[in-house]
Amino acid sequence: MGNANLYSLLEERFLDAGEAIAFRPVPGEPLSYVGLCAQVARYANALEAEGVALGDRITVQIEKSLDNVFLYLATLKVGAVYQPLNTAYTAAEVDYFISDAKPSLVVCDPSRAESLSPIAAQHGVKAVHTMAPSGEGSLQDLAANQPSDHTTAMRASDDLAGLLYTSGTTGRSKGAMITHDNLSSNALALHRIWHFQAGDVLLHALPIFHVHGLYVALNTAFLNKSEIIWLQKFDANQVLSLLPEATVMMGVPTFYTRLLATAAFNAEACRNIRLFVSGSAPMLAETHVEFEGRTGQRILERYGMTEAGMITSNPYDGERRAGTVGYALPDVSVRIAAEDGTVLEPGDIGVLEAKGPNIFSGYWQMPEKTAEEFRPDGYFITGDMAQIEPDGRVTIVGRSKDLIISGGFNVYPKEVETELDDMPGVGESAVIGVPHPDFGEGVVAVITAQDGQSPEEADIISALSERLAKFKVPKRVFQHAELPRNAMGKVQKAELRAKYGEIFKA
Ligand code: MCA
Ligand code: AMP
Repeated sequence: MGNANLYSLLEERFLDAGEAIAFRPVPGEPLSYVGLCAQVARYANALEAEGVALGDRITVQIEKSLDNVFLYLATLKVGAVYQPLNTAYTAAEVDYFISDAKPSLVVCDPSRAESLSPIAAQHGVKAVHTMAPSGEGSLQDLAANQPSDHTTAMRASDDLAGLLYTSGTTGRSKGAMITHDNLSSNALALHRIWHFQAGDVLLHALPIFHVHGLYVALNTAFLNKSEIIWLQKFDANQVLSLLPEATVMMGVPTFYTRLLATAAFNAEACRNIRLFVSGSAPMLAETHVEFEGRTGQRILERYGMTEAGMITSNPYDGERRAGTVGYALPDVSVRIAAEDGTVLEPGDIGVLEAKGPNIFSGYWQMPEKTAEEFRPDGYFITGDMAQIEPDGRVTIVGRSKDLIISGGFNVYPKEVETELDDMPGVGESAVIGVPHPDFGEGVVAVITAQDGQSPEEADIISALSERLAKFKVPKRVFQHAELPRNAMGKVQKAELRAKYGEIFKA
């Protein structure tokens, strides 16, 4: 039996690519695929020297860098489980992830070591390392002194490769257990259906702590032995200047609306691009139209989820229809069902369910939650409301889960409401998402005062920023005498969304 370790599949391609450029960081020196292999092997040896064993979790909260990539690949290589965290998360948020994942190693930026070390110690983590060239606990230093060869650990297809937390609608975040087969099947399918080809150059401006930038973008480019233009973050002007050197770009809708807001963005700037991909949040049909008008290119929109990787994609060759997310990936099945699980007919609106090699194996140490999210015949309940045409084309029409997606980052209102309700002076709260010209949806809170107090909006925002990642913090807070409720006592969020629907309009 072969080795199902994703790294073993990637390594074959890397060795084949040889001296070809893997990464071209801007700014920075290019790195070849041979060089990448050597760095990954050094990191793998460093992890093993630290006692990391098969199946151990490695929690990582570091800024985007090539060393971050080496660590991701080395984690796969040694058969451990990669747990990336958004760099915007506060120490209070990270505390929960560490307590739940129980990693054997935490890797963070030096600036976070002081706040994370006591948290890690409290949860019995053996070691905290920093992603720094030198200094106490430097992982880079440890790796630099390791040999550049390493034998990839044997893994079965259902062994875990990643543990990615996704906020729950109720209670705490859940760790989605992602297997080697989930990742390799999805990457191979995308590589094929998006027609990756020799000479492709990927412009990479996404963060790499989520599925989009980490798995979708990197794994497909790796399979293709592509050169990757590596940007620290998305900056519209920088992307604009580098677009002529790339053939493929992937982004969230905010990337594309920001490019459209740049006067110099036109067909000439995109002359060498053969594929723009959008996902992680719905792209407005008008953005698709404006983009095509300006560049002559149609963005290919696809749809996915942390728990499922990519589920559907508009066709590469066929019609890329604005407002739809295309067809199920090869080997993936989708259907529409009612709340009670009754499978509905083409054209009916209901919850989208999906099944296939891309679907995660469950929530970390939450068998009941896992059971709730799957049908008995193995379909995963996505929580997205959709419609499927007779030919299989899927349109996402809404969400049954109470979720806001801001600039491609998910915000669960419940989590923000819990923090608000705990604040002195706040009676109760309702958190909603309303149209935002830059982030797609903007987070807004409505609160009632407690005991005649009248907390200031700025104070609430600043207090929340101490506890929650910046992208979750409401951009506006409004005070009401009471929250609108229906006869059952349920807060009428639709009414609040209608009332505040225009506040971010330019
Ligand atoms: C930054 N801020 C945000 C966001 N990002 N607020 C709301 N939503 C956001 N997404 C805050 C900053 O902290 C700052 O606050 C203020 O907004 C303005 O920051 P700005 O400089 O404009 O932001 P930026 O640094 O340019 O970031 C915007 C961004 C970034 C480039 C759109 O959010 C981004 O890279 N998003 C990509 C998310 C992503 O990769 N998602 C994939 C999930 P202040 O001024 O107060 O300090 S994977 C997934 O969903 C599935 C699997 C899928 O289908 O792909
Ligand atoms: P995440 O939990 O970060 O993986 O976010 C997954 C969610 O993002 C999905 O359940 C959808 O609600 C949303 N999503 C991703 N891609 C699209 C898309 N192209 N159109 C609409 N929603 C999307």
